[in-house]
Amino acid sequence: MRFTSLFLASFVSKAVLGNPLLRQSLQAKSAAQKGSCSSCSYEQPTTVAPYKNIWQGLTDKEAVDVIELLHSDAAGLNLTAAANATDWDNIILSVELMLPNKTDVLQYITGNSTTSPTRHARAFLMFGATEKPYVREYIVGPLPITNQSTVSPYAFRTTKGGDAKIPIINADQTAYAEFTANIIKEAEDVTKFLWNLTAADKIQLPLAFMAPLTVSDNEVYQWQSFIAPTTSIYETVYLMPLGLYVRSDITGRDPSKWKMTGWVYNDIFYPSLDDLRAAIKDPKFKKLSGTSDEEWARNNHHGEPLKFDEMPPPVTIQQGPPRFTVDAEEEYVEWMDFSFYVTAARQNGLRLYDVKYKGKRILYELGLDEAIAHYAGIDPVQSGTIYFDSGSGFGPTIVSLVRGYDCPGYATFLNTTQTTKETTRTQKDGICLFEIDKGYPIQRHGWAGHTGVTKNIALTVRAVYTIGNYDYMTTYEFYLDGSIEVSVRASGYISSAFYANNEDYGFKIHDSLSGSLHDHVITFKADLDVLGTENSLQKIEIVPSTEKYVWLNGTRNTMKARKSFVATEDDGKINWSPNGASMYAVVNKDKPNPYGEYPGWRIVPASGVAYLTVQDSNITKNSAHHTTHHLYVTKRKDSEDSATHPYNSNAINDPPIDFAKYFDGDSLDQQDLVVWFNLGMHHMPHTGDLPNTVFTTAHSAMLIEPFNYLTGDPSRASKQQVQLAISENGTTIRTWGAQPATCSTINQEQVNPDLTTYTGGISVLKYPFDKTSPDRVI
Ligand SMILES: *[C@@H]1O[C@H](CO)[C@@H](O)[C@H](O)[C@H]1NC(C)=O
Ligand SMILES: *[C@@H]1O[C@H](CO)[C@@H](O)[C@H](O)[C@H]1NC(C)=O
Ligand SMILES: *[C@@H]1O[C@H](CO)[C@@H](O)[C@H](O)[C@H]1NC(C)=O
Ligand SMILES: *[C@@H]1O[C@H](CO)[C@@H](O)[C@H](O)[C@H]1NC(C)=O
Ligand SMILES: *[C@@H]1O[C@H](CO)[C@@H](O)[C@H](O)[C@H]1NC(C)=O
Ligand SMILES: *[C@@H]1O[C@H](CO)[C@@H](O)[C@H](O)[C@H]1NC(C)=O
Ligand SMILES: *[C@@H]1O[C@H](CO)[C@@H](O)[C@H](O)[C@H]1NC(C)=O
Ligand SMILES: *[C@@H]1O[C@H](CO)[C@@H](O)[C@H](O)[C@H]1NC(C)=O
Ligand SMILES: *[C@@H]1O[C@H](CO)[C@@H](O)[C@H](O)[C@H]1NC(C)=O
Ligand SMILES: *[C@@H]1O[C@H](CO)[C@@H](O)[C@H](O)[C@H]1NC(C)=O
Ligand SMILES: [Cu+2]
Repeated sequence: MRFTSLFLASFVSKAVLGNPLLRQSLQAKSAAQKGSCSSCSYEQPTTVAPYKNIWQGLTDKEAVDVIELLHSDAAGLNLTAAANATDWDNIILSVELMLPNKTDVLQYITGNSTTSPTRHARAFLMFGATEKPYVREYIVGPLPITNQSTVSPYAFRTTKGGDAKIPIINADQTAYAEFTANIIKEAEDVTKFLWNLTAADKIQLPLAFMAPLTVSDNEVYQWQSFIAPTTSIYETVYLMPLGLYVRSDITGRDPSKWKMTGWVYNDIFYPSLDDLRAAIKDPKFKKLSGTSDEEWARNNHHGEPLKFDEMPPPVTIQQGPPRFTVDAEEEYVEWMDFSFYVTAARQNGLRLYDVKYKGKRILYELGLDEAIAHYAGIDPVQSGTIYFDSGSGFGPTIVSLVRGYDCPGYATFLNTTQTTKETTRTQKDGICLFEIDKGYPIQRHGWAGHTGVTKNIALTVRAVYTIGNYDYMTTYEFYLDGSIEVSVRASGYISSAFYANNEDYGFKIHDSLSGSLHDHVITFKADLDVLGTENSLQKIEIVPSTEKYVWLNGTRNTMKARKSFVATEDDGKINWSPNGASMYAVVNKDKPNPYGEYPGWRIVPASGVAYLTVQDSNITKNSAHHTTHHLYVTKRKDSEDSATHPYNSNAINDPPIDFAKYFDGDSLDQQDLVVWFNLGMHHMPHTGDLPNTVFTTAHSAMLIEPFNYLTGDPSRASKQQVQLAISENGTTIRTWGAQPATCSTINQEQVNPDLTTYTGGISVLKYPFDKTSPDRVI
């Protein structure tokens, strides 16, 4: 459940842009161990990015100037400062970097052009001062803002063309809040009868769910669910449905015309409140149990003590300085044979750009595009619910990571900054980077008195997004064999249903509660470049077959590898085969390896994945065509930058980006390819989801691994391996120069990080901008 309004996120990021000069030198500054051995504390070794981070968000100055230009008379937009605005004003919803076209970026990073792509800002404006409110996207630039800079509508990255105004059918959030408060008042006799609860008890009727908002024949109606009061500090609201639902017709902008049009209780529809009143007076009326905020619903500590659990658990520590280098200003990272740029975009959150392996780009871009959760249920609210989590922008939902819990105490952190409305918010420690021993070796083999075994050390990049009820953890892991794992875990509260009549849509998981069945589909964009941008999609099917052989009379039942290429986008919508029988890799046919095979990178599920079970969903219509398959491959175009659009859910019939339109038959033969893959889970909550879903099971992951790309396994090069030989003379140990830790004391900072330094975030108002105190925190 998201209780914020549909299109207005409450806060947002801008990463600080550093030195604008192109930096060609790639020199690790000092990777030497610093700090004294007695404290065993080490500084993060630094490096200098080969060029500036062109994907990094707006600087403070850029954000201020863009907002000022939008408000200027010259722009002619008639905007009201968001802090003063009503639903009947025009406002800025968000301002962020307009990501540059890859075509322009490649000219620069491959050295064809010495100037970096011109920077522009992307602004979403809400026009509320009209009978038919709409959101419109603008491009503002060039940056820095001068008297040459302009503000223009931008629909280039939509599938609609034109000026792509996005109609907003529920603009009147303030009026809905009043309307809802009146419903609660009017229905007090009913709620008192059913549960002895009234407005005075803080019975809840949350507003503006993302989806139970139906538009047909120009009618807009919304279902809302009565929810028991929250009586603790915990966010138990997600577990307190009471089983009474009300529908309102909220068509048009005149609140005096809005009306209640139906009620549902115990799977019976009542056309009016009076019908429901009449029903409850009937002695035969079946009153169902209510619910209340109690211990079982609270994510605090409860339960029987666990043996030895009070004792300190094992913890991973850094034995020396971090073995990776960071240019913190440019958010550029080098680890072993990998290097990449990091950004935290307002729209799409943590993203990696120009990921190189052994000096060659393998991914232009890797990041999250959308996370949907599609529910089902006997009641109109769960049945009508789909969350499009990109709707509020992923960037603003990034949380400050908790040292020693979300990431090891020794991790390196980056801040993220986003601008929502006219306020810039910096999330301290929004991204963490750390090396970790995965707890199992990457390789081993034992033979005749010998054993060889290699540690599995990985570099992790992580961010957590808390979006309403759920906390999504996204992790990018780099391994010594060259593979990259992309994983998502979900924790937090489930969005649940009232138990009555819901057996086919969930388990009964508490006295009055059903764990509401839903699908999570989490879409990532992976723009792979294998030895250049011209690549093909290789498919290897493992098929049963019956074969004849020269050395055999008769036939043998066996299996074969059937190799082919996916020729066009017509075959670019792909589901993983049953039994994992098909493999897909992005390869370069023009650059065969020494053995004549095509070098590539394979995409393979590393943990359960899912696409949307619902077919032709009535509540997504054309807005979620990126959820219908496991993966998609398209020819990359500057105009097809994202699988979805932040305002897709506002116009599901004719959304700004209809992903299905990306499939127009383009060749996939030696073209620049983009893989869009879905992680996800079919979530059938059970009693173990109370009070919160846990990361162990709510987990989905994909591997991107070198596939005939190198001539062997690169992890052989790691010094972190040992060879043991046993003989009658004892055991001999062979190593390859791995140094022992020089510091033997345990650094308490790493083991028990100081959590008193944990802060949420810092918000700074950018309009009106107070130049005398530019960092005034609000
Ligand atoms: C908000 O409204 C007040 C009162 O009308 C006005 O003084 C103030 O300048 C307005 N703020 C902005 C940012 O426009
Ligand atoms: C400008 O917006 C205000 C509401 O903020 C509205 O009352 C006014 O009519 C608008 N002016 C024009 C010229 O559209
Ligand atoms: C991307 O390229 C298109 C087509 O050339 C152009 O219209 C658009 O403005 C470019 N976008 C940006 C952000 O540079
Ligand atoms: C760079 O320029 C060369 C020569 O004009 C051209 O062949 C190549 O495609 C260009 N590279 C990119 C990334 O545009
Ligand atoms: C734009 O700014 C430049 C430099 O600040 C100035 O010389 C020029 O006159 C300005 N042009 C206009 C049309 O205001
Ligand atoms: C109903 O609630 C009120 C307080 O909110 C309480 O005083 C009263 O005893 C309750 N009635 C019943 C029947 O539980
Ligand atoms: C993050 O913000 C904190 C607090 O403002 C600051 O001390 C720290 O240096 C920042 N970190 C980076 C990597 O910029
Ligand atoms: C197949 O059977 C024939 C007849 O028994 C025999 O002559 C021949 O050598 C066999 N072929 C092989 C490959 O074993
Ligand atoms: C649901 O969608 C289907 C088409 O996929 C349509 O036939 C049906 O009428 C829709 N239901 C409603 C209530 O609009
Ligand atoms: C064990 O040591 C003896 C004496 O040094 C030597 O002759 C023999 O080869 C050694 N055996 C192995 C397996 O190394
Ligand atoms: Cu779930």
